[in-house]
Amino acid sequence: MYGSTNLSEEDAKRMNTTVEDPEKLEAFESRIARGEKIEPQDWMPVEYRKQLIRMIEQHAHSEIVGALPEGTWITRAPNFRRKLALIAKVQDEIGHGQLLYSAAETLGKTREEMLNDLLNGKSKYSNVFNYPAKTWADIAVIGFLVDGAAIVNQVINSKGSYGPYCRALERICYEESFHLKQGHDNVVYLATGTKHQRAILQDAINRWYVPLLHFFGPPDKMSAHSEKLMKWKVKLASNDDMRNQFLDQYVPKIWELDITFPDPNLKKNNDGIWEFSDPDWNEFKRVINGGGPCNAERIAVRKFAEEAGRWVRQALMSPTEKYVVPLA
Ligand code: FAQ
Repeated sequence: MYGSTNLSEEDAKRMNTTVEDPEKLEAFESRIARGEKIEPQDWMPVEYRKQLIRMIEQHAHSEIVGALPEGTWITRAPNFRRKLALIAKVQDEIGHGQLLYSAAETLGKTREEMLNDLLNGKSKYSNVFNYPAKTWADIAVIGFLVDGAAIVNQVINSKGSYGPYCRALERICYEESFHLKQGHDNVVYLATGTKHQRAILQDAINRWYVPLLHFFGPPDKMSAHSEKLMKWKVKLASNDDMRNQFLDQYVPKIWELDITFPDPNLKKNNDGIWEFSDPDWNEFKRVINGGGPCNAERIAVRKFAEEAGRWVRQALMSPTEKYVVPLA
C-alpha cells in the first residue's frame, strides 16, 4: 500500500547470491576507493545492498519512533515558545523518517515491508528511544545530547559511498543543527535556573548517560558489521571512534554548566581518548531486542498509527494503483 522500490529483475534474481563476479566486485571496490558515489541502478554486491537496507531502515525507524518520547511533551511544554519549537522538531523527525525510507526503498525493500518488520520486531531501531521522558529536562537532554550524538554519527555517515543515503543525511544534518541549538538553549536555561530546574536536569543526565554511550553501538571488538561497512565506506568511523568524538564535543559543554555525569571514571587521557566505566552491555542487548522500559509502548503506538491510517492510504489509491506514493 506504500511507495515504490527500485529493484531491477536482474538484481531481484541475484538477492540470494553468495559468490560475486570477481571482475564486477573489483570494479565496484575501485569506484569506492576513488570516492565515487554508488547510485541505485549501479551494480553492487548483494551484501552491500543488504547491509545498507538494514542500516538505513533501522535509521528510518529510529526517526519515527524517536519522535514519540518528545511528542508526549508537546501538550506539557512549559511555554508557547518551547511548544512551537518542539512541535517543529517532532515534525522534522518524522520528515527525516520519510527521507530515509525513500533512500532505503531505492535498494529494493518496500516501505510496507519495512514498517511490517518494525512492528513484528524483525527490524531494530535506536536503543535510546526505549527510555521514558519523565520530566521536561529529558526533552532538553534529548534535544541537546541525543541530537548531538545523532549529528556526530550522521555527519560522518553523510560522507559515505551510497548516494541516496548521503544526500538524505546532508539535508537531515541541516535540520538537526537547529534541533541542537534549541536543545542547548533549553539545557542552559535549566542549568542556570532554580534549584529545582538544576535538579531535574542533573537527574535527566544521570538517566541518559548510559543509553547515550550505547547509542554508538557495541565496542569495535564486539561489532558484527563494522568491518564490512567500513571496507565499503558506508561507515567512515568505527563505533568507538564516534563515541569518543561525541564525548569530546559534549562532555565539556555539560561540565562547564557545573552538571556532572554519573561516572567517576569519565576523563580525557593525554592521547585524546576518553576513558569511562564500561556501560552495561547486557542492558544494551536487552533494550535493542525488545526488553527496554518502553519498547512495548513504542511499538503499540506505531501499530495504532498504522491501523488508524490504513483507510486514508486506501482512500488515496485509485483502483489501478498498488501503492500510494508518500507525500514527503
Ligand atoms: N540501537 O555491528 P554493529 C536519531 C545493533 S537517529 C539499536 O556495531 P552497525 C535522530 C545493530 O543494528 C538514531 N541497535 O552495528 C533523532 C546490530 O544488530 P543487527 C539512529 C543497535 O550497524 C534524534 C548489532 O547491534 N541512527 O537519533 C545500536 O555496524 C532525536 C551489532 O552492532 C542511526 O541509525 C543502537 N544504538 O553500527 C530522532 C544511524 N547500535 O542489525 C529523534 C545509522 C548497534 O545485526 C530525536 N546507523 N545496534 O540485528 C549506524 O551508523 C550504525 O548502524 C550504528 C551501529 C553505528 C548505529
